[in-house]
Amino acid sequence: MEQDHQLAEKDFAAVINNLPEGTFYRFPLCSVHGVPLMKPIADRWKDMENVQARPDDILIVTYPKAGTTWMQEIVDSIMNDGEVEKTKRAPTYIRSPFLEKFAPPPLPSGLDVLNNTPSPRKIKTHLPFELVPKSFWEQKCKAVYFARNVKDTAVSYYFFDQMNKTQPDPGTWDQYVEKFLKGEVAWGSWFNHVIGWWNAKEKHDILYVFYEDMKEDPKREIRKVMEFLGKNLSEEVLDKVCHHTSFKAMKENPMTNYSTIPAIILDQARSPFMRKGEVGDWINHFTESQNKMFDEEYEKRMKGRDLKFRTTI
Ligand code: PPS
Repeated sequence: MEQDHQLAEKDFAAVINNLPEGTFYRFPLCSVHGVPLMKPIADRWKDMENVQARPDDILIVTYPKAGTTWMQEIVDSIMNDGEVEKTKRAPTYIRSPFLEKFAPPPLPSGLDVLNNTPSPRKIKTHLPFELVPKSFWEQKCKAVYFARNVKDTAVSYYFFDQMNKTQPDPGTWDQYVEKFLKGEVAWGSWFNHVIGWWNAKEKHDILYVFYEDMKEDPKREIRKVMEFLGKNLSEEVLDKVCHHTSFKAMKENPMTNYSTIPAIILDQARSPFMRKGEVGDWINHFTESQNKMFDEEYEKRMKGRDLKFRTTI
C-alpha cells in the first residue's frame, strides 16, 4: 500500500486553516525561460531543474484546465488494475503529485510529496515541454498528454482563476480573453503548449489524447491509455473504470473533487472545481467578436500542422 497519507487530508485542511493570514494570496507571475509561472514556482526553479526522475515514472501532462484530474483518475485506476476502490485511498494531489506545486511549510511541496511517493509515480505537470526536467527524458519516462480545445480551456481557466485564490486575478471575462490569447496567464500560451508537446512525441514516449475524444467515447480512449501503460484489463473492468471516472462520479467523489482543499485556497462557492465537464460550453460565454479573434489566432498558429482540435462533438 502506498504511503499516501503523509499528511492525511483532515490534517492537511487543519494545517492550511492555521497558517498565518496572508500566507496565500494571488501570486504574481514571473518569467521562467520566457514562460510566466507563479512567483513561488519561479523562486524554486533550481530545485525543479535538479529533479531526479525514475524510469517507471509516468508524467500526466496538460495545459491547465484540459482535464488533468480526469486523466489522473484514469491513470491511477488503470495502474491499480481497475480496482477503483484503491483510488479512494487519498485525494488526487497525494496519489498523483503535482511536480511544480509550491506550498509553505509544514505543507509538503510537490517535490516533497514526489520524494515520498513509491514507484510507479503518476506525476502531474502543466509545464511546457521545454521546461520539463531533463531527467525524465534521460530515464525514458512515459508521458500522457491530455489536450482540450482552446475555447473551452479558456472558459474553464477563467472560472478557475476566480475560485483559486492563489492564481492571478482574472479580471473581467473581456480582459481575461485578451490576456489568455497573448499567453499572459500562468503556464503561458495554450498554443505553444499543445504544439510543443505535439512535436515532442516524435522523439519521446508520449501518448497524445484529446478531451473531446474522451468525452465522445471514453472506453475507446481509456483503452488507448491502458495499452500505452502496458496493462490489459477486461472489457468488464474497463466499463468499471469508465463509470468511476465519469464526470458525475468524480464530481461526487471527495477524493477527486478537491473538496478537501479549504476555501481560503479553492473557493468552490464561487465556482466548483468540477464545474461542467462539457465540450462546447464556450458557446455560452464567447461574444461573436471574441469567437472571431480566437478563430483567427487558431488559424494563424495551427495552419499547415497536422494537429487538429474540435470545439464541438
Ligand atoms: S487543473 O486545475 O488544471 O488541474 O484542472 P483540470 O483537472 O485540468 O481541469 C478541470 C476541468 O476538467 C473537467 N473535468 C472533467 N470533465 C469531464 N469528465 C470528467 N470526469 C472530468 N473531471 C474533470 C472539470 O469539470 C473542469 O472543466 P470545466 O469546463 O471547468 O467544467
